Amino acid sequence: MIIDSAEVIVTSPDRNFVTLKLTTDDGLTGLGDATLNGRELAVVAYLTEHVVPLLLGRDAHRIEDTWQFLYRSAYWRRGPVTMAAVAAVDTALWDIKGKAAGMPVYQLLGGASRTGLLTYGHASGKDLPELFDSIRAHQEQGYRAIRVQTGVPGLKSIYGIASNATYEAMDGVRYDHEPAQRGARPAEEDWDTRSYLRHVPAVFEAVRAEFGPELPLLHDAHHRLTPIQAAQLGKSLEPYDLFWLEDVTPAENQEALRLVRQHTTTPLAIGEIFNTVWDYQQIIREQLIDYVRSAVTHTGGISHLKKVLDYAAQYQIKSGMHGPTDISPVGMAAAMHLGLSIHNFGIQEYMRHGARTDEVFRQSFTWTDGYLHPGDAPGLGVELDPDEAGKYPYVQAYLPFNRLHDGTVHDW
Ligand code: EZ4
Ligand code: CO
Repeated sequence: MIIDSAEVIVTSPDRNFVTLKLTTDDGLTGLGDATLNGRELAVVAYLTEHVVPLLLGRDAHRIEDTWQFLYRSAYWRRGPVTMAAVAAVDTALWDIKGKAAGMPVYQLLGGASRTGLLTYGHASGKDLPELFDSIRAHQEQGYRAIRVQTGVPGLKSIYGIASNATYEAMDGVRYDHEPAQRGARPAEEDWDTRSYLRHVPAVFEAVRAEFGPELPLLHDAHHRLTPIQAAQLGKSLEPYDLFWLEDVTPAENQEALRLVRQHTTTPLAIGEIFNTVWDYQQIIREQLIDYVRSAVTHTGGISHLKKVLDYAAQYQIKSGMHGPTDISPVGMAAAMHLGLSIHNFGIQEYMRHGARTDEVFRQSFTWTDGYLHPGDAPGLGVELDPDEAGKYPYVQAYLPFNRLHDGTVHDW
């Protein structure tokens, strides 16, 4: 089972996706997601120029050896571009191994630890009536856990607010539900931490009053707060019993979470922009978080994220894998196989892709009553239709950025 060809496929059905396709000499194919939102072509170049030539002729069975070879032989380790490329190779090799064995990948990872994966969706609204409509629309779709983001008075446009807040309105035009916008320049958004900190607890009070105490609610602070501001927010949200509060501080400084943790019992989730176990080392060992947010796509693939999650399990920390629409159906399938097999699964973010994306990537997963299952097709259970993919060439797109009222660039 020798790797015979490696192809990097860029397609932009509803948004840009980068996919690595490996083919073996006995005709088996494997897919890996290498999408890095807003920086897609950097991973394309890394794969095409530096990784593909090294893969040809390798034994496709040797997943761990290939991972270690790509990670260590580069000398320049870690970072989102490198680790997305390594992830794509790793995921594609698991797909091939599953097909060779005639088994879904989750069976190779130890078999199912549960019957399905609890998911959460993204409700949002610029004000409370719009938010309530969005929450109801998500519940009608089957979601049993819901992330809540709202507009803040005085701020024109902020992270996480869909311009079409209900599923009915979104069908077919899902692209604008995600923050990366097509165009030659990133969109500018505005930010004011004090207004945000004043407004958010009142929103959660209203949501609890309307929807009751049972519904699991999540919130994403998207790296914008200082440690003491994060502590304040965690404390002020305690009465509303959040499932988690996500990315409260910029992720680079792991120590910041110590201060936050000392002040609040609101569960913390972090890590969607982390890319190796080293980014988690201190916060897992010191039990500063409750959920690991990494995606398979951005954390070195199934092999490496499984190691992170096994480490986390020792500290009763669970998975909460990143699952926005910039994770391709291939990356989502990888998350599902991993999530189904590990013991310490927590919840899976799931936004649903648009119809065009689902035609490019043919998938065998199910989503029933708010629970995902990867299905039982051999491998990952996703195939890419080259004709459909070819209809949608790459379109430049950027994530937005923030400025404060005085013009200072702030974390987005
Ligand atoms: O901003 O995926 O929790 N989800 C998020 C996402 C991220 C985008 C960045 O590409 O924070 O919406
Ligand atoms: Co997030």
